[in-house]
Amino acid sequence: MQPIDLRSDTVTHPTPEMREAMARAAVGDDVYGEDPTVNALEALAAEMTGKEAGLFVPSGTMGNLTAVLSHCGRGDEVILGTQSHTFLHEAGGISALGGVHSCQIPNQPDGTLALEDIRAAIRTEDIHHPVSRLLCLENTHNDCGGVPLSGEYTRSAAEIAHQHGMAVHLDGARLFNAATALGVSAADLAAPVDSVTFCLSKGLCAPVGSVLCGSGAFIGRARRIRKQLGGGMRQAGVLAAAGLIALEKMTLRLEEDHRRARLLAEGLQTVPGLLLDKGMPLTNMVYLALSEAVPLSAFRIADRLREDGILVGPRDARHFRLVTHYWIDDPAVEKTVSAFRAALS
Ligand code: TLP
Repeated sequence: MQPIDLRSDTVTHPTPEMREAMARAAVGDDVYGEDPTVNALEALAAEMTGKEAGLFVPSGTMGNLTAVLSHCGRGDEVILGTQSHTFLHEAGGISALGGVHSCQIPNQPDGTLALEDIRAAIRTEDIHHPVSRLLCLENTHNDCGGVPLSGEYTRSAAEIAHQHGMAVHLDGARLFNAATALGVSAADLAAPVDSVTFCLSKGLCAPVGSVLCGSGAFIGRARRIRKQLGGGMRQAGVLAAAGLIALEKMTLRLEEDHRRARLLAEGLQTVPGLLLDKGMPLTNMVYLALSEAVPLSAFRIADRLREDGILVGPRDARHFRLVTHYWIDDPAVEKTVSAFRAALS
């Protein structure tokens, strides 16, 4: 029996339709620009994000890294959030591999960076300072609870950056979740920024890949950086075929995952000892805290749930993150609530 895997939406397997399309995919050498399926995916991704061009990359991490290195030179500075994925979870790649300096400012609980904090972080012209080159935002914001950032906020933040000659990159790993939650298009949310990445391999169920989108000139630079990073792929159409289905079909069903996240949160908040850590979910993430009365650690509880075939992600000894996705149905939600109740009783 497959476990109920709520650790992340990265655990999603490709759908049967994706596997069939992968087997049938027309392929070519993508480093020569000759893979028709990759080319179709990049064109569709660009169209759906409202940008001129797209670049298929193996992961969200490589998409963000490629973007930062395409915008910044060594010693340039990127302004990003203390809770951002690029700062916390990408192994310091922007500084290790690009020599890019980071200026971290606090994320607000709604995932945004306060506009006055952005203004204050932009360097003045002074030979002692690095050059403020790039502002990075994240939508949905993972560590702030999977919250969506509005297009209006993104426009205000981008305006400040642009006024100072800076570019703006959006880590939109779950951009289509944000668009679904806000009832707008992904292109609306990405309109104010210069570049955006989104992941095919999370809630959209493709096995591998993300797409970086931006202007034609920017993607031209990014294509060279991807090659430097070893991310130039050959017959990648096999992967892009799943990505096309991800974009055409899976983007249309994300509200189901959001509904189940709310259902899960509603159920779990009735379990004595469990608290909703970041409020009622707005997309597909449920963050939980253990109340002081619970003597067990989150790790111990996760071990107990594993015995029932339920996988959850402890963040530390007192907190969990649970993520809904295509392979989590209503009975799985009910079973998870009952298993938490039993583990905590
Ligand atoms: N996030 C993963 C972990 O790395 C934490 C997860 O389980 O949520 N941006 C954001 C906002 C992300 O959440 C992730 C993955 C990435 C970028 C990186 O994507 P991949 O894993 O494809 O490199």
